[in-house]
Amino acid sequence: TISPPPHFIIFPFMAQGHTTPLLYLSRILSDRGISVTFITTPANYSTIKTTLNPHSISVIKLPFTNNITGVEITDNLPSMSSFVDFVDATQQLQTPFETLLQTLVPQVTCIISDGFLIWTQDSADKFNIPRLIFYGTNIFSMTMCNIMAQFKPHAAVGSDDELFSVPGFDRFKLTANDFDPPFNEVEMKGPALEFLIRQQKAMARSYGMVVNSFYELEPEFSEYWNRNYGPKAWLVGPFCVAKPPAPEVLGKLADKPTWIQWLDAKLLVNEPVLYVSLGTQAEASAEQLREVATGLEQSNISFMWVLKPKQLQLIGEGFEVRVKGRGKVVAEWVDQVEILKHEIVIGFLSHCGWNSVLESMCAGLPILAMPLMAEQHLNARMVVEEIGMGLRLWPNGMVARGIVGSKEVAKMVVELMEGDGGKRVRKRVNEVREVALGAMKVNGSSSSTLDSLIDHVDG
Ligand code: BUP
Repeated sequence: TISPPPHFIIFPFMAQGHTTPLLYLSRILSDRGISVTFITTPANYSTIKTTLNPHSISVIKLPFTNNITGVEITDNLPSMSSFVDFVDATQQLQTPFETLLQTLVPQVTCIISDGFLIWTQDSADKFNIPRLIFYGTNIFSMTMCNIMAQFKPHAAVGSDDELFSVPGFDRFKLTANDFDPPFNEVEMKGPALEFLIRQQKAMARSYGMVVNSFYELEPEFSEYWNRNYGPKAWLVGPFCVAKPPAPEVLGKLADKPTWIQWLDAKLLVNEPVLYVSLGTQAEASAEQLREVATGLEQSNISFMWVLKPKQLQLIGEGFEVRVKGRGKVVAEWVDQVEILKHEIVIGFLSHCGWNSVLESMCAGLPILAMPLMAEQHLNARMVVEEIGMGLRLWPNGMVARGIVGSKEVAKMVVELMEGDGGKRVRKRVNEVREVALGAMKVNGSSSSTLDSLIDHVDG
């Protein structure tokens, strides 16, 4: 008899930056003939179903009421402050998830679930199914967090923005400000620590970790991780390479979204555009948003800024009028990858969410880094200091927290778009782009690692 193909269940965390890369990974697996079942919740169901339908990936929704707000979330967390409560609320999905594990045909070979869905490890253990964890970040930042917890190199410095050497990586210097709690604390404590311990316990029982990155990007760190920590990291990205072009972008001019039409018009008059987005989760202060706005206004560079309606309110409507023609403000959801790929877009002012960094890299766009929270500060260090595909917004290149003034924003925007620094990082990002795309091709590092991972879990 011919054995059925492996069957992977993919279960993302309900935040854009966590779900999007797993949608891409589903396609990559499905294209290899693997049966894929994607798990979601009612509010996200129809969008995900439409996205995955053409790939014959089955999408299943589990009932979910968000105990915090009383209603289910749509594509985002209600707010970062209720994060741990929200994570706990996902536990109500456990029973229906386990029923599903028992009934799905063909039998489930492997579970890929988000690191925040801690309880999925219990489900995996119960039915003896290997579980791969997905964290949505790179191995560099995960390694740095573990090193902080293990060696506490920041205990020896006088302040949170004083540099210290990273044990094991002497050439590399960080500050406590590059980390969020509990990693920036010398005496780790509180809910952030408890949450971390719960995750690490589940992690220790997992089969491995799928990482949206590629070996050539961080060889030292992935080897260090596999030697000293664990579970084993399988670097199988960048996943965004699997994103099909949006039909509306390929379509007739009239069908294109207004922001693509605007970019097309900029292309006609050859006015290079800076794309600005500070991501989906982080909340920059009103003061910081205004400084960015004033900086963009003063820079005289063409730009497109995608933000939340609430943020637009904070900046004030006069801004849109003042920059009219040169700058476009978009207060709705866009197809970011399509914008980054647009010929006239030549730079990205980014909060350095890891998906945005990879998408920028794959589009060959240099970044002006403006990290705000989570591991974004570490990502920014990677972008600027390790990879060399970006410039940093802060004056001395080191300060990770605090407000960046409009003058600095204007100066660095011009540097990225027109200066020598910009030329240098643009050249570098195009080299890295080739390696990134190569990793995903047949026999490329990520593609081979994925083959081997499938063999392992299917064995
Ligand atoms: Br905003 C926006 N359209 O309008 P990150 C974002 N995205 O496609 P995050 C859109 O969301 P964390 C929009 O391309 C990327 O894939 C974007 O993920 C897409 O940042 C994703 O960049 C955002 O990883 O935070 O979600 O703000 O650091 O937690 O990953």
